[in-house]
Formats: sequence, C-alpha cells, structure tokens
Amino acid sequence: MTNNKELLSWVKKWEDIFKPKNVYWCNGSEEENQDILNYMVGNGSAIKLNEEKRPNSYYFQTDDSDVARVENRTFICSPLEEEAGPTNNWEEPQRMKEKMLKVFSGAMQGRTMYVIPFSMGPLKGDKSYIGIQITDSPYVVIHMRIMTRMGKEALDVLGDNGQFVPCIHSVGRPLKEGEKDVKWPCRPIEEKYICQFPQTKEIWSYGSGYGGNALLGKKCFALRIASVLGKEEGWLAEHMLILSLTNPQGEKKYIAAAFPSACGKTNLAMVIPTIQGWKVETVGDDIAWMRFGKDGKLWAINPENGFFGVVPQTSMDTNPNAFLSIQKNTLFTNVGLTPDKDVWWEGIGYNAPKGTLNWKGELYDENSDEVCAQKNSRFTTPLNECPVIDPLYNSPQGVPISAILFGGRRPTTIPLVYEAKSWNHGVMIGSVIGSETTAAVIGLKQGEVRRDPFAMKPFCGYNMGDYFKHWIDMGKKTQKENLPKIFSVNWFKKDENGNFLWPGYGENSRILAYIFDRCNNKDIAQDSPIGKIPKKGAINIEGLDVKSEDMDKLFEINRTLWKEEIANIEDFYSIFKEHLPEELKIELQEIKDNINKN
Ligand code: GTP
Ligand code: SPV
Ligand code: MN
Repeated sequence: MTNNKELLSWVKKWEDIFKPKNVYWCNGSEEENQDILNYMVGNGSAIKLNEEKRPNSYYFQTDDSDVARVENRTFICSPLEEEAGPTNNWEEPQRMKEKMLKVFSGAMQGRTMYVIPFSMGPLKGDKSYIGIQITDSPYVVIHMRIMTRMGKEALDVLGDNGQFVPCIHSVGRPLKEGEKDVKWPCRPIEEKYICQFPQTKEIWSYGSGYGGNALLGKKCFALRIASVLGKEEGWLAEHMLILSLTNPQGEKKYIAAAFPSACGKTNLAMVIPTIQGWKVETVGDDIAWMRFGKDGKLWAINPENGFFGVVPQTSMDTNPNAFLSIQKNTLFTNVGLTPDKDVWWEGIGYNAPKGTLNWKGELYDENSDEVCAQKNSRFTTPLNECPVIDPLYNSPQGVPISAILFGGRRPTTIPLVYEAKSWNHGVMIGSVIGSETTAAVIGLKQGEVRRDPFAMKPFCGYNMGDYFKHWIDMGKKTQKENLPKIFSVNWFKKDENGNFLWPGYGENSRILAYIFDRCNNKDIAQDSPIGKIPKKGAINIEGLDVKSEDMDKLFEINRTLWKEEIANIEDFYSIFKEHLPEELKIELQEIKDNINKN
C-alpha cells in the first residue's frame, strides 16, 4: 500500500486513540465503492434508487441536527486569538486538542476506521496538494470518492516521503458489542467540533457526518487551511466558481465568481445563455485556487472533482445542466423519496407523486407547511457528469482568469452590475460583500443581511484583515494589464413588493456578455459615484421580459441608501482595527466623497 513512514506511524497513532474494530485503507476502486454502498444499503443507512430512473444512484437521510455547516462550532485554533481575527471562533490549539482528545478517545469502537488518501487538484498537478482523511463514516468515504481524486493514485503521488494535510474525522458514536447502529450517527449540535489548526496545517472534526463539516477536503482543507497556505506562499484559495464564456465569434475567456453559500455559484457555473451564440462551460462551482503564472496572468484550478450542490429549485427550467448532471451516478441527501424509489424536491418541475416521503421519511403532505426536501438538501455528482464541463477542467495548469465577480443577495442598494475602477477598489468591493442569510448554515436568523467578505467569512483560516491585505499585495505581483477586472453583481434586487426585479438564471448571461466585452476594453461603461456602470444600451435586453422602469431600478444608485451602506461598512471595517489595510480606507473614502458630493 504505502511505505510512507510518517503516514504509517500517524495512522497507527490514531488507531490507538480511536480503538476501531478494524482499519481499512481506501483504494478508490469501483469494487470498493460498491462494497461500501452495499454495506450501507444492508444496514439501512442508504437506499438504492430505481435503477431505470436513476442508474447507480443512492439516497440518504441525515439526523435532524446534521443538515448543514455549523459555524458556531467551527474553530480556527491558531496560537493567538488575533491570528484568527474578529470573524472566526478561536480556541488555543493545545487546549482544543486536549478537549477533543477526550471525545476522540475510543470514539470508533465497534466501527471501521477508513483511511482516505486524496488529492485536491488534478493528480500530480504542481498546484495540487495531498490530504489523508481518517473517518469512521462510510458515507464520507463514498462522498470523498466523488468530490476528490481519491484512493491508490493519490497515495502513489504522495510516495515514500511526501507531505500530506492530516484530516481527522469521527461521527462520535462508538458501538458497543452487539449494539445496533442508528441510521445517521452523529452528536448533538453543541457537541460538534470543526477545528482547523493553521500553524500545523491539521484538521480535526467531530460529531457531524454532513457536507463541509465532514468532507474535510472541501471547506476545511481547500479553503480554511489552503487560505493560510496561500498567504504563506503567495496565492489565493477562494470560495469561487470558475466558468468559461465563449462569444459568438469563438473567443473564450474564463471568469471566477465569489458568492456566499446558497447564493448562486452552481447555477451560474452551469448557466445556459439566453442570448444567441454565447456559450458557457463549467470548470468548478465552489472553490478556486489561483496563482500568477509565468505569463503574468492569474491561473485558476478547481481543486474538487465533483459537485456538492443545493437541490431545491433545481429543474430543467432553472438549471438544466445541473438537472442533467444528476440523472445517474449521483448521491442524494435529505430530499424526498417517491414510492417508486426516485427522488423529488420543491421546484423539480412536477408535482410529488402520491405517497412521496419527505426528507425525514414521513409521508409528505403538499398542503402542509413542512418542506419535502430539506432546504440545504444536496446532490453529489462527479464533475464529468456535467454536460458542459470545460475541456480544461482537469488541466493541472488551470485556466487564465479575465474577470472576478463578487455578489450576494442584496434586496436593495447594490445595482445589477458595476465595475471596480482599479484592483484595490475591487478588493474593497470583495471585502464588503453582503448577503441575506440562507439555509446553508445552521443557527443563523434567515433573511438578514450580514457581511460576508469575499464569501469567505466562514472559510478564512486567519485574520480577515490580513487576508484583505494579502489580496491588495496580490495586485502588486503582476502588470496592471494582466490583472483580472473586478465586478460586483446582484441578481437579487427586489421591488417594493419583495419580488425579484431581475429574472436571473439564464438571463444572467446578458451580464456575463457585458463583462466579457469590458474585458476587451469595449467602450460601453461610464463613471458613477460607486464605480463604472454600463452605458445606456450596453446590456443586451433583446427579448427580455423586464419593464424599462425595472431596468432603471436595477441600476439605480440611491444616495440615501448608499450613505447607510457606507456607514454600515465603516462599522464593519472597525472590527479589524489595525489589521484593516490603509488601501481599503482610501477606497472607501473616495466612494464616500463621491456619494456626498451633491
Ligand atoms: P453553495 O453550494 O452553498 O456554496 O451554494 P451556491 O452559491 O452554489 O448556490 P446555488 O447555485 O446552489 O443556488 C442557491 C439557491 O439560489 C438555489 O435555490 C437557486 O435556485 C437560487 N438562485 C441561483 N441563481 C439565482 C438567480 O440568478 N436568481 C434567483 N432569484 N435565484 C437564484
Ligand atoms: C457551502 O455552504 O458553501 C457549501 C456546502 O458549499 S458545504 O460543503 O456543506 O460547506
Ligand atoms: Mn459553497
């Protein structure tokens, strides 16, 4: 299997702590995958879906307490609290380790301890990193197999002397001799821990089996730990989708976009343009690792190998490419289950068949207020199931980025699209992304606007003020003309009645096309107090069903609201104290002066 001494002794150490029934090294083969699935079907924790309707697809239900990331149980354990900064929960590393070792001790009794070697990024890519996850959750194993390059090949890349990011995970439910397992073993919310140790680049996770809490390659490694690696090594680990856009003349550009959780990354990454002759292809839908190449351009890879996407409202109308990506070879968690063993959810495009069960396994009643599919229910499917996957999605060099977009759910104030005047102005725009909260996190009051800088508030492994500075510094690493242009977008502006002013989804391609042309320096933008906005007529609205007064509202810059916005940003900035870069204060002051001018 491996002769990597460090790895072997590390696995042995954890075996002694967890005291599992046995240890299993994952090779990533189809046979192994099938064995684990069969085992889960056998013990009732998975259901095989109808082979005719959803070939090779499986269904899972979690515990009520384990349906999304738990931000209040997520900790950045750096030696000093200041290193974690004001936007993270902090605990001293040694103290946290002592606490966790108590609950880790014997936590895998009666279970198998799986050892999962995986690569974030294409195998052997010079931008890729190897991780090893230890887990007692077979659900995690089959998900890691889709979401990462997992198994023997990753171990081969590691070799005898390679370094890996150690990822420790237990659901925290040891089984006594003869005790029957529950369907979804986990701990109550207040007993869960999702811990990152930035100094030693370790991850320890306890008590949850779901999503970013448990698939440790994703948010814990590819964002929280990688953001620290990026700061140390001079690159960027971001909560961004990556797409390519080809214009009717056949010219292609790559765009990255940061939107907070459940704010439209998967949808935009796979969007089908409504405007003639334009094409979008997908590189990634959640995470981008970006560094400057020898040519001075910013090159991005998607470190993941699959999609872990929000299910509700996914349909042939809203996101056909996502819908087509989940027809087969897909794992579904917390959606509805039909009597003929297919899946169903709100917004799938047809009514629930009689006898459909909701995500808790109870009979679904369409007249009741209770949802059928949990709001953060997810599909897990390989990247190569996507009908519009970009030919370069697996390229170790990645793709050159021409534009970076920042957005969130903003019912007021923020126009449909505007452009930063400079890199530093763009960094300011990213640093103050705001969004109405969504179901992707447990424990937040829904529908309130919170600041989520760079969509990284839950995912930055160090002081967010220093992270802003890192972005400013990245802008000095190359010539100005090589820097991507930066834009703010907002698909979620609402009218007085609370209805979206913009149809969104496929129609967002009209904004992408405008951005594409701006990247070619087309003279279609004009100055405004907050940045560059499209000149009248610059956005293609042919065949679009939006009233012209609504278009005006979408681009309105309301000075009263902007004054409130700036005051709110000043409050937000104040939490970073001396970690807030001077450059951002200057950028904010300039906008403030412009807004106050007349
Ligand atoms: P994470 O996986 O949590 O990081 O989320 P995400 O950013 O990938 O969000 P996703 O694309 O899954 O979208 C989340 C929700 O936003 C879904 O319910 C979508 O239907 C909805 N949504 C996406 N794009 C749009 C849009 O352009 N307009 C509107 N109104 N809703 C959208
Ligand atoms: C997010 O919350 O941004 C996600 C889902 O992409 S999870 O993997 O659970 O973090
Ligand atoms: Mn995400």
